[in-house]
Amino acid sequence: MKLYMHAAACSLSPHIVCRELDIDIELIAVDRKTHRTSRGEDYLAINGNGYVPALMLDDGKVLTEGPAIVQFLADSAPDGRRMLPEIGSFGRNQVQSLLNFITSELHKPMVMLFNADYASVHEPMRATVSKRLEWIDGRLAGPYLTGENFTVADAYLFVCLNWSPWIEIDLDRFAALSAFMKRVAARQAVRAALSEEGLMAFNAGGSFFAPIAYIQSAGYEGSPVRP
Ligand SMILES: N[C@@H](CCC(=O)N[C@@H](CS)C(=O)NCC(=O)O)C(=O)O
Repeated sequence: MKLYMHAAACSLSPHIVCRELDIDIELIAVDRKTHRTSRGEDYLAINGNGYVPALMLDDGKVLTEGPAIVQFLADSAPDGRRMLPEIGSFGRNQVQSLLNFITSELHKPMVMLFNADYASVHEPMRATVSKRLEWIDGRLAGPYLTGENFTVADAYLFVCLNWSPWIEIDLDRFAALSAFMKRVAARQAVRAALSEEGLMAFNAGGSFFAPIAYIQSAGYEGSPVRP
């Protein structure tokens, strides 16, 4: 299977799921501006919306939308039940509820906070995102969102929270989420995915990751460290 991606973008979430579940995947980078893939394909012919991620199966079928992709991946893997409970269980509905929360209440507004076209509404948008973060911070009881198991929702949350420093969201205000970031960043499979995407840790605690060029252009001081 092929995973169309940008380094550190939301496509890192299905990438982490693949590494966690030992799913063989070929990463194909997409140029944000030209929509050409690293293999020279026209990405718009693969996903007409132009955004990542997209998963291409070995038979050529394409699945888009991160939350659908991670569920497909977990359902395809022999060991997938530890990241997504079985169909018909309430636990599965809980993970789906979290995926939906993350995609609509965090992912989309956070992506818009990167976009200067929306600058006039960034302030209220940042306040709304902070309110949602406060809610999720207060409900993180176990090491992970639903308890002991690292699920597909945890991988997705980690990826979105990793953008916080770039969009002026101070995650230090949220103790449980800050601890969550460190916990997830310490997982071997997560480190493998970060390293494969060429991401470096740039904060003292080593829990936020970005491409080195991005770190340098933002003027961060210190020595970025490969996970
Ligand atoms: N609804 C989509 C949104 C995906 C999305 O926002 N992707 C961003 C990266 S995080 C992207 O590729 N943006 C570039 C673009 O829109 O052209 C999903 O959940 O998969």
